Amino acid sequence: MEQLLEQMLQQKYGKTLKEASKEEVYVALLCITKEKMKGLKQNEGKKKLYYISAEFLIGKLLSNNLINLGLFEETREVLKKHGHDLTQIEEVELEPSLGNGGLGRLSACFLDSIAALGLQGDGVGLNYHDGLFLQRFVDNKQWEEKNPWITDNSWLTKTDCHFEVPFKDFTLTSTMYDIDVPGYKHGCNKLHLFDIDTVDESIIEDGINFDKTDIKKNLTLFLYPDDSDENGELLRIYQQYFMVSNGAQLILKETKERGGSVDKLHEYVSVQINDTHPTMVIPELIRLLLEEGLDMDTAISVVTNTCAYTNHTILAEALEKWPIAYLEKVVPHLMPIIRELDARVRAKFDDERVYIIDNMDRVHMAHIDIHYGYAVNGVAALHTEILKESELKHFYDIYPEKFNNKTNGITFRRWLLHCNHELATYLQELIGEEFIEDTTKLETLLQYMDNEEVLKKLKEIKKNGKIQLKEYLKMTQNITIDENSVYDIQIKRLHEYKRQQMNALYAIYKYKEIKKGNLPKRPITMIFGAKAAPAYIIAKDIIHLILCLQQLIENDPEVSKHLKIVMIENYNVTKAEKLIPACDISEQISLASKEASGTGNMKFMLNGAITLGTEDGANVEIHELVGDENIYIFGESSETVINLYETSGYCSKKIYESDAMIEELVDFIVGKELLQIGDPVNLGRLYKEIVGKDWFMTLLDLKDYIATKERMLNDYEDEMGWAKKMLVNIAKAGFFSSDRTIEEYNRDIWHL
Ligand code: 26Q
Repeated sequence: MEQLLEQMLQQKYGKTLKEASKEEVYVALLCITKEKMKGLKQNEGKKKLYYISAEFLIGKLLSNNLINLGLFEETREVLKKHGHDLTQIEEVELEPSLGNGGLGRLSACFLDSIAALGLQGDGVGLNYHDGLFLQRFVDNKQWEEKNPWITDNSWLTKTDCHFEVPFKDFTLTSTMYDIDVPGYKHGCNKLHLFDIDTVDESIIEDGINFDKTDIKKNLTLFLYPDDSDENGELLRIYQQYFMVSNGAQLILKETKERGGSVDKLHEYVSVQINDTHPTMVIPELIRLLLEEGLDMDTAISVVTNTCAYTNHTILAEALEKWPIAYLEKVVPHLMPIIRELDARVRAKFDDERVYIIDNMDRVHMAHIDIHYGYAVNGVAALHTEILKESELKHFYDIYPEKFNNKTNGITFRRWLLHCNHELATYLQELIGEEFIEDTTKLETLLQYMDNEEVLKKLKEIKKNGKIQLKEYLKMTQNITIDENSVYDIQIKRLHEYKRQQMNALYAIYKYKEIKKGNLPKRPITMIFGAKAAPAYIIAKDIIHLILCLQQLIENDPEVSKHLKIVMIENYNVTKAEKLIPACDISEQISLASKEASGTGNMKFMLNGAITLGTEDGANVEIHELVGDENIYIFGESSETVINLYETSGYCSKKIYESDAMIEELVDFIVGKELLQIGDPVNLGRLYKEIVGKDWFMTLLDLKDYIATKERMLNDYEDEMGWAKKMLVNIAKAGFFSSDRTIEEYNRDIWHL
């Protein structure tokens, strides 16, 4: 590596490694790594997987790729020798934020694992020129800015692969860009990102506004934030069809090139549909197979045996239903096929809840996936059970064999080896390297459960992680935190069901306690990181509340000695990598039944944080693995919650009025202290929402939450007791490797 770097820097800039700037070293490393990946053997086989997803939240790639190529340690050392620091070099790389959150990050972890397992599987998505908006805080409110990430030197490689994509009024020619996905130690796959050559960044006005109607200029300009205004919906359909039409054409082309025949497509290809966003691949493949000369029955049967669907949410509002009128405007050539698919369903089933087209002329995308795919999976055990028993019950009744669970996972290459080098190195010294390729081997750690030296070392590594975060926050936001405080962290998209507002109510509780003289044994640092969808008003009000609390406490010397709130600006993958190793308390407090899985919970656990959570999503499985001693569970069960929804049995106002403490905490949102700082419109609206509606039942669980967190903070003072919990969490995290998840997908669904 040393020689390669010197050569590359000489050739590009006429400089030595010692003389080169961070930027120059970064570019040299990028070029060397890209070159190395060109030489890797592509994974092969008769059958190929296409993982189609509107989002691939891949994060920065330099370290990730170096790790997978086996060059990470060596590169670190070489750079160090010449006065550079890999962590600093990484700062140069812009993060491709091509996803909103969990779903997008999951597809990135999956690509890494598919390659690591030597399976032949590529990602298919869109080359958004601007990733998820950049978040700034101005006057304690979120402000959005565009987030371009493509520079002259990037991981993208332009290919000469082009397809014609027909829309109602025009046809667009695509260009395919590839990003190499090297497998850990062997093999390589690709992420194909489709684009058009006519995208025009200059149509972006202030912030992230642009003319939504000029498709030739805006098609791949932006990744959609997870809600959108109405006139954006047509653009969303344009994007989705562009993605899947390219994907479908690529699939047929490559299948033929491999010598496969398209009338047996299912023997050569599996298509995984990541949530409903790529659902139009089903009618598009059928359309293309008809053009190839197949009859309708055969085309439908072949496609049904090729496509499989993953569901990531049970929030009804997130299930896509496109009005026929919209589809007619954008892709009228798909409508006859969609109508045929619906007609076949109607002929077979006498239950309008399973129809594709409803009586309001809307097309239910998930219904297409379930009828015309061969597998349907949820992303955690509880989630899949809820799909089978309530959300998708009518489908489970007719196709029980299609339903299966695939509990999510995370790639340990990024979420341990890369982000927590010190822990990874120590674990290798202690239990050997085997756990890197067989993560269940982490369980051998359990033999050290009562070994004081090991426990002390784990605490020390955590402390170092906390110091590194402190330095990073000083540098990036000019905020000082205390590494001797307990770090309590909630980082995830802002959504009412994730209940950041409940955590904020805890902050109010603690503030009041401190004012009363009930001081915590140790200072508490409450860290939040969250972006709110630009049109999601209440989510933005919650951000406003947190930022106002941050300011209130900061300016109150009596309280600030004991409590600090930090809202991380522009939370993204890169920041997650700094926050996760530093965390003591992992906040996973969604309303039970609402978080399909969560994956941050797994990342925290692997890095020795202890979960404070509800019995929701994958928390349930974490609980089972680590046992009652090593997790803090609170709140009502999913059964109770589902029952409350069914019977309309929840009334937040009743709780508010009958409990003086809760009333006091909620009233604080519109009390004089906060009104001096914040905007009465935002705070007032949030107050009203919580008292009058509280759709995600914050007040239901608030008291149990506060009590459990207090107990947890108390237990934190037992140093060795806490370190033991850390050890058990790390030891049991092996199950959550995305390698395990992908092995299960392959075993049960893809059969590659
Ligand atoms: C829908 C319509 C228009 C525009 C955007 C969208 C949209 C975009 C993103 C809808 C949903 C999403 C993202 C969903 C998501 O991230 N779900 C999460 O998936 C994770 C991986 O399975 C789970 O761990 C989380 O529990 C789940 O919330």
